[in-house]
Amino acid sequence: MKRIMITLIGTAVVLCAAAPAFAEEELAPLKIELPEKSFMGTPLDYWSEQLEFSFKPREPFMAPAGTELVSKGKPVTSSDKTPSMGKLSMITDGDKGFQEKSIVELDRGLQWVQIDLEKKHEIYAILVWHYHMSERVYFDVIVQVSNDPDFTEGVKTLFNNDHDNSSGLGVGKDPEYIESNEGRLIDGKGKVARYVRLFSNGNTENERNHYIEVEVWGIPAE
Ligand SMILES: [Ca+2]
Ligand SMILES: [Ca+2]
Repeated sequence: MKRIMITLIGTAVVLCAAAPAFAEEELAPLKIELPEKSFMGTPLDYWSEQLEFSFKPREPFMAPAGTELVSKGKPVTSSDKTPSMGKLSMITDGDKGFQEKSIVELDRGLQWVQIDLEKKHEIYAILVWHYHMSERVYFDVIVQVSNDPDFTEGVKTLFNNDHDNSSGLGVGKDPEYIESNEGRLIDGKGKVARYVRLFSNGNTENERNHYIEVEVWGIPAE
C-alpha cells in the first residue's frame, strides 16, 4: 500500500511539472465592455433567407490568455475621407454609445474603413458596432485582414455575408444579422496581420454606412 501511494505522488509531481508547457494554450474569456442598450425605434421590418435570429446573449468568447484590446486609439482610414457625420478617429476611441454624437456616417454604396494596428498581431477577435439605436441590418459586411495596407496581397477574409457577390469581393456564406449593443464578434482565428478592413453597403433604413466602434483583440506578434 505504501508503495502505491509513493507511485501516485510521483505521478502527481510529473503532471505538475509538465503544466507550464501547456500554459501558452491557456484560454480566457475576452473582457468585452458592452455599451448601454437602446430601446428606441420601431422593430425591424425585414426578412431574408440569410438573416440570423438570435435572442440569446452572446456566450463568452475564449481566446489565448494575454489577448487584449489592441485597436484603441489606432489610426483609421476609409474609402470615404470626409464622413458626413463624425470623424474617422471615433471608430477606435472606445465610445460605443448608440447616440448620434457617437456615430460616424459614411457615403452611400460599398465603403470600407481600415484600422492600422501599427504592427503585426495575432488577431483573435474583431468586434464591430455599426449602429444600435434601433434594429437594422447592414449589407455586404465583409471583414478582412492583411499586412498590405492596400489589401492587394495576402488578404484573408474572416467574415463575408455578401451572398450575391454584389461587392465583387467574392460570394460570402456568413449570415446577415441584426445590429445590437453586443456588436458583432468575428473570430480572428489567430491570423497574423497589421491591418483590418471592414466593408459594408448600406442598411435596411438607408443607403449609407455607419460605424460606432471597431475593436480588434489580439497579441503582438513581433
Ligand atoms: Ca467610437
Ligand atoms: Ca450583396
